[in-house]
Amino acid sequence: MSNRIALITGITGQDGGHLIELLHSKKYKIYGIIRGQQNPKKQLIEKEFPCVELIEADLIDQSSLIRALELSKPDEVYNLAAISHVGYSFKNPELTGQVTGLGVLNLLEAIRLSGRKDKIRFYQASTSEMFGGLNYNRPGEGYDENALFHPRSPYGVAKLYAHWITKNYRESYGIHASCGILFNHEGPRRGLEFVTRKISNAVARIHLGKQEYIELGNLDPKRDWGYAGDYVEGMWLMLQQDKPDDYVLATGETHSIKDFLELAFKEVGVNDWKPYVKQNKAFLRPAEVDLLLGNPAKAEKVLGWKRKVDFPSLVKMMVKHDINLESKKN
Ligand code: NAP
Ligand code: G4F
Repeated sequence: MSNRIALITGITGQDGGHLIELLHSKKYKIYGIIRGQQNPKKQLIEKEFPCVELIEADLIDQSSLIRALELSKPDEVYNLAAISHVGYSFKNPELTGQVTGLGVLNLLEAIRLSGRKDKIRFYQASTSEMFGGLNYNRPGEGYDENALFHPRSPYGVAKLYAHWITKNYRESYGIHASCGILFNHEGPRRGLEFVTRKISNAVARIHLGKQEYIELGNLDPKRDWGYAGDYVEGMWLMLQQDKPDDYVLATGETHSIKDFLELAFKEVGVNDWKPYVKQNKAFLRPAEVDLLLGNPAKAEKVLGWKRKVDFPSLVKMMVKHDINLESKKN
């Protein structure tokens, strides 16, 4: 039985929910940081996950992070907190830099000065957005840990800073800090602002007669989409290694948003999705990441990690979940 203690930032997000389930099954004591003085998600977490102890803190307030570390005395810190929506980051680039970039420095410094830096293992949620969509040194191949970075959004740039400052703290201060370079991962817990969940929810609502059509931006980009439940397993495995390192987690397949639409609408018996989709320029981005395809060979070999849920099963799972959810609402 484990008596390990984990502190999770970003516990109210998609990955936070999956990570709680995984660590709870492994008998961890789990602390999570929650921001804001009236965060509506606090009650949701308390209800769904009574095993979690919440601590008020914010990534841009270092004193609150010092307090969170003092209260929880963690063996493992999972930094999932971020402004994570790429489109939003173009509208709030400075805030994105402060939270998603400098916030990670705040947390690493709090760990370094905690007096427990050699006891804590740290996970940083790095992202395929750091690559930017063209495999510049090896076109046509999947991105691995050695591919060149070329971020295409304020979010991607902030994450690249966070990635390098994490590596820097590993090299400079010997902190057991690992970066998971994760490609898109989705599921029923995904926020409605992201394209997969926006589609699965709209398909469910259209099927139930609650909505007529869905408005989207660019339908051509391709993503390497996996299931979030599989990916938190990889995060945990990274922190169980003797040596900290960086790993790509991906499926090795890529699909367009049109592919996602096709499978999602087929799930409710609609063979032609086009009449139900309208383009809205508001969802276009100043710069787009056209193609993401990852190469998870290192994680498969070193961590023994492998995704379990394939793309059609992921789409089916999300649409089914949203039909169930929407049919319970008025
Ligand atoms: P998410 O659902 O958007 O969750 C983001 C979390 O960050 C939320 O809990 C949010 O809290 C918290 N947060 C935002 N600003 C904060 C601040 N100033 N202080 C403390 N917490 C703050 O993200 P996700 O999909 O679970 O992803 C988890 C992490 O992995 C993120 O860092 C994301 O950038 C990264 N990532 C995600 C993917 C993916 O495909 N999902 C791929 C690669 C990397 P509130 O609920 O209070 O807003
Ligand atoms: O679902 P998205 O917003 O995800 P995006 O931009 O790939 O970012 C996600 O994955 C990253 C990993 O690669 C994470 F780091 C990041 O935190 C986040 O979780 O958009 C996917 C694609 C984009 O090309 C976007 O332009 O879908 C396109 N899209 C088309 N219409 C749309 C829409 N995206 C959104 N969110 N909403 C639309 O209406």
